Amino acid sequence: MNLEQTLNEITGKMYGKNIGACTDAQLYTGVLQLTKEKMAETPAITGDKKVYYISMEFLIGKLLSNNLINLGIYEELSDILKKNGKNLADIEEAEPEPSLGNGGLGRLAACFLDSIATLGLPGDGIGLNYHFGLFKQVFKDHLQNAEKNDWIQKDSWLNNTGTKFEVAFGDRKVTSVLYDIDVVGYENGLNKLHLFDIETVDESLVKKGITFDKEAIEKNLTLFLYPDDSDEAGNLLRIYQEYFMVCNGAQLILKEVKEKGYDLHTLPEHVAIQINDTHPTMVIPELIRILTTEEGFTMDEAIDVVSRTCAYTNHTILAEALEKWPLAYIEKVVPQLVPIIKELSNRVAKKYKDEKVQIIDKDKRVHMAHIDIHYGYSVNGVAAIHTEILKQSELNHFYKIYPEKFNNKTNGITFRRWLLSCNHELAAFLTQTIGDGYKKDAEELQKLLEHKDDQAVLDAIYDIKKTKKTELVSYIKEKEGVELNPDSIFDIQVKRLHEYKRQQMNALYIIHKYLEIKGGKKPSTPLTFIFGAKAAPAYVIAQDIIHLLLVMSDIINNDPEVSPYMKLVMVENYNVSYAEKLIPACDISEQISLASKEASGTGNMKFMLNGAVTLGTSDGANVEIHELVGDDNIYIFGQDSDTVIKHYEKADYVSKDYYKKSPVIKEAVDFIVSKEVLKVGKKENLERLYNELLNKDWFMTLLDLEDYIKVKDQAFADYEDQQKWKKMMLVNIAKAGFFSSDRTIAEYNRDIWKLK
Ligand code: 4GP
Repeated sequence: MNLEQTLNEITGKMYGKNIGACTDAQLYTGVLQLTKEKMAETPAITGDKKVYYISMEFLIGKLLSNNLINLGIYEELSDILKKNGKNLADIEEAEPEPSLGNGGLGRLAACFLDSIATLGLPGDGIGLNYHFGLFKQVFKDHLQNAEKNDWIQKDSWLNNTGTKFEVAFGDRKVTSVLYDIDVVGYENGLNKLHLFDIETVDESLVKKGITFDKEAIEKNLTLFLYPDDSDEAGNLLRIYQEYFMVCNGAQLILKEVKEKGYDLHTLPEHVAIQINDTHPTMVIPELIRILTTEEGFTMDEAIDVVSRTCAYTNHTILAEALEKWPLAYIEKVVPQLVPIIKELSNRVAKKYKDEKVQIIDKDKRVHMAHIDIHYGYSVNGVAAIHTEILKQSELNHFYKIYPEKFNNKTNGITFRRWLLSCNHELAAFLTQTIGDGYKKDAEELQKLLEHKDDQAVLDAIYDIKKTKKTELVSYIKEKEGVELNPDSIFDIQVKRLHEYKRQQMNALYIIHKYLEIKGGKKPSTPLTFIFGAKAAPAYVIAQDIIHLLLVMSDIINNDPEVSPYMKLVMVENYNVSYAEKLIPACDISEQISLASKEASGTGNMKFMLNGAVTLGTSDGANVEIHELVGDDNIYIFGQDSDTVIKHYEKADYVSKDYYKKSPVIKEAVDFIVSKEVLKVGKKENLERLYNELLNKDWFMTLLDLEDYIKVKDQAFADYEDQQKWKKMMLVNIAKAGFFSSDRTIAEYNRDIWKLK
C-alpha cells in the first residue's frame, strides 16, 4: 500500500471518511497514527553501550513535522495532502505543543535526542510526564497570569509501555507508569524518550490558575514542571519529583543492562549517564544504594562503578540555580539516601579540608553539584567562555583537584527543526544553491560563501526573509491583534525572562527611541520590537519587566505620532512553536545578557542560522559566533566578562552613578515612573522596577546601556545599506554549521560517552 492508501485507510477506520473529507483536526490524528506506524517499523538503534540523558525538562516542541522530515516522507505526504485539497501546515497547527520544558536546558535536551538518533548512537532520554507542564501565560491588565497548560490528548505521541516501578519515599510508596515517545533520527534508527508518570495522578487537584495542594504527593507529583518553590512544601515537592525521576531511571537502566546479560560490575562499559544540570543528581546515591543493598556490591565497589558511569553538565553559574537542599528535607523525602550522601560527604571531608568543596556544608545543606563533580567522571560547561569561567572562578576549587574531569562542549541546535522544518523556503534555496550535503554535514553551509558576490543569491536570501516576515505579520495579527509592517526592521528578543538576560535594558532602549520620535527624530526605516518570555510566577521583578513591556506596547502602538515609525509587541505564551515562526523572520537577534552570565545561549544560534545578525555582548556562545563571522558581521557591545567579574568581586558597581552621569540614561529610567506611563500601568510594579534599577541593578543594566544604544543605532543605520546587510545575512548562515548539535553530540561521544 502506498502512503496515500494507508492514510485513507486510517481516516476511513477512524472517521469513516477519506482524506479530503476530514477536518484538519481529524487529519492530524490520522497523520499522527500513520507516522507512529512508520516509526514503529524503524529499526531500534542498538549497541554495546548506551547513553541515558536524564533531565527534568525535555522541551521537545510539536513533533509531527520533525518526525516526517526525519522519516524522509515530509514532501511526499505534503503532496498527497495537497492533492486532496489539504495543507500540511494547517494540520500541523492542530497538534498541541507538549509542555515538558522551560528554557534552554530543556530545549537543548530535545536537540540532543534528535542528534543522538541521527548519528545512530544508542541513547534514550529519561524524564517526567508533566500533565500541565510549565504554565500557560495569559496577559491581563498588562500583567502575566499563569494557567495550567493542558496538552495531553487521547491521541498523542505518548505510548503506554505497561512498565511500572515501585518508588519508596520516607512517608509513602507510589507506583510509576512509563510512557515512551519514539525518537527517530534523520534518515536513521529509533531511540526513546522515557517519561515517567505516577499511577495515581489527579488532574482535578488544580483549582484556580496553577494552585493546588502541594502536600498531596500521590496526586500532584507529575502535574507541573517547577512548581512554586517559595515555601517549604514547594521545596519538598521538587525533591519528591527529582527522586521519583531518578529512582525510576535507575531501575530502568539496571533492568535494561541485566536484560542484555551484562554483569553490573561492568556498568561503565555499557552505560553512560549524562546528568543534565543538578536536578537528576540523586541518581548517583540512588544507584549506589541499589547496588549495595540489592546487588551485593561493597560500598567501595558501588562508588567506583557509579563514578565511572555518571557525567555532569553545568548550564549556569547563577548561584540561585545551583541546588543546595537542606539535609533535613532530603531526610524527610528519601531517608534511605541520607546514609549514602553522608558517606559520600565524609569521604570528601576526609580527603579535602577546603570548605568550598564539601558536599554537606556547615549549615547542613547538600550541594548537589558537588556530588556530581566528586562522584562523576566528567564535568562540562556549554560554551568555551562558560567552561573557562567554571574552571577559573566558579568551580576553580574543583578544577584544581580534578583538572582532567573538566571539558567544554559548546552547545548546538538541530538543523532539522531550526532550518529544515521552520524555514522550508531557506532550506530549499540552500539545497538548490549548494546541494543538500549540508543536511548531513552542516559545515557544508560554508559553500554559501562562494556566492558572497552573487547578486541573485543575495537577493533571494533577502526575499525569503521578507516572505517569513510577511507570514509572521499575519500570524501576529491573528494571535495578538497587532498590525505590524513587514517592511520594518524586525528586532527580536525571545528567551526566558530574567534580569541577567536584560530584557529591561532593551525596554530602556525602546523608551529612548520613543522619546526621540516624540521629539521629531524619526528612523529612516520603521522599527518593530518583538519580545517573547515567560517569567517564573514567584519572580517579582521579572513580572514587573513584563508589565513595563506591555504598558509600553500599549502606549507606543496607540500613539499615532509614533506607531508609523515604531511598534512593540510582546507575544503571549511564547513557546517552541512560536519560536519557529519568529526566528526565520528576524533581522536583528538580541543576545544582550550581562557578560559572564549566559552560559551559552542557543537562540543566538537559531537566529544566525536563519540569517539574522546578532546584537550581543561578549557572553556565552556569542563569543564563538563573533569569532566565526568576524567583526563585520556582528554587533558586539558592552563590558566583557573579566570586567564584570571584577565588579562583582570588588562590589564597586553603583547603578546610580551611571544614572547621574548620563542624561540619556536618566531620561529613559525616569520615564518608567512618568505620568504618561503611570496613567496606563500600575504604580506598585513600575515604582518597584524603577527602584530596583536605581538602587540595586544586580545585573548591571545601566553599565552597558549607553554603549547598547550606540551600537544598536549603528545596526539600524547599517540596515539602510541593503547590499551590506544581505552580505551579513549570508555570512551568518554560512558560518552557522559549527552550531549543529550533531557536532556537539559527536564531541560528547568522542570525549565522554565513547559509544561505538
Ligand atoms: C540554560 C542557560 O541559561 C543557557 O545559556 C544555555 O544555553 C542553556 O542552559 C543550555 O545549555 N540554563 C537553563 C537553566 O536553562 O535552567 O539553568
